[in-house]
Amino acid sequence: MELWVTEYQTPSLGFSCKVSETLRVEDTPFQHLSVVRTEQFGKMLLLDGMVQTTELDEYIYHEMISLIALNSHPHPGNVLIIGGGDGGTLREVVRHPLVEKGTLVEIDERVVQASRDFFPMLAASFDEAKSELLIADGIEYVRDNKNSFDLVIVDSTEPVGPAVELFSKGFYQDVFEALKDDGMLVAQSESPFFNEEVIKMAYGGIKEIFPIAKLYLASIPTYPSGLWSFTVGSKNYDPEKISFKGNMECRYYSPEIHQAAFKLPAFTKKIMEMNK
Ligand code: AG3
Repeated sequence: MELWVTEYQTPSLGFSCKVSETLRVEDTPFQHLSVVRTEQFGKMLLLDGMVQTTELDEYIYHEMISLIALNSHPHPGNVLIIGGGDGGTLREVVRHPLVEKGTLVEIDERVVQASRDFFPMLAASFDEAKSELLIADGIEYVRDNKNSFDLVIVDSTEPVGPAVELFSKGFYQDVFEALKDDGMLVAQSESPFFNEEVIKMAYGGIKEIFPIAKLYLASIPTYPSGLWSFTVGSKNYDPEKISFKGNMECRYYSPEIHQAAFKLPAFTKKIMEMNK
């Protein structure tokens, strides 16, 4: 029997992968979680039926959500990650030479467990000396820690279920206050092709609170439309300007990509202008 997994990227578009093995299916207290082995992308983690990461293309998202800010902030010593329970973003954060500590706050312990069980290349980061893993509500954690972080990364799911509030202006204001005077925020902000409303919410909200707000893009084959956006809010440093001159081995990120990622297609610029 052939088995396929499908994410319905829109009500009328499905992204399907042939499955060779079903590794985990469970309802956690927060969401539906599954891990399957696909022929095309290797192991795949899905939450509420939406692809979160795959063995084959995870590096694109994880490098790009982390390294743009890490390399444009001159001293990103203390980094907080909200969500990102698979550990991939934490891996990129703690391998950065300027980072002293990476704290990851994930609400759903079962995501961390699934990653430990099936994605050791991501979950190994939990055991690094610079890492701290907390199973807690990131929204409350941000509220309770003022003026503490150089960089906050929001590695959330889509704005449904537990992640809805992570796209709200109130949350961005709390992040602003959790950051030091020259801190930065990066949030994944979905596909400019399919999720215009999310970009308006994320970019629009961040722009109202941070003096500098910029959107950048990366090509991620397993996410809706393959074109994905991230929004940076910065109190002081321009995220387009590279300040880190050291060398890190990467598979997608490079200084050229750092610059190119901020060059936006006209239709994406238009979405942002609708916020003015
Ligand atoms: N978090 C963002 C995933 C969003 C994907 N959306 C979708 N498939 N519709 C990824 C977590 C990786 N650490």
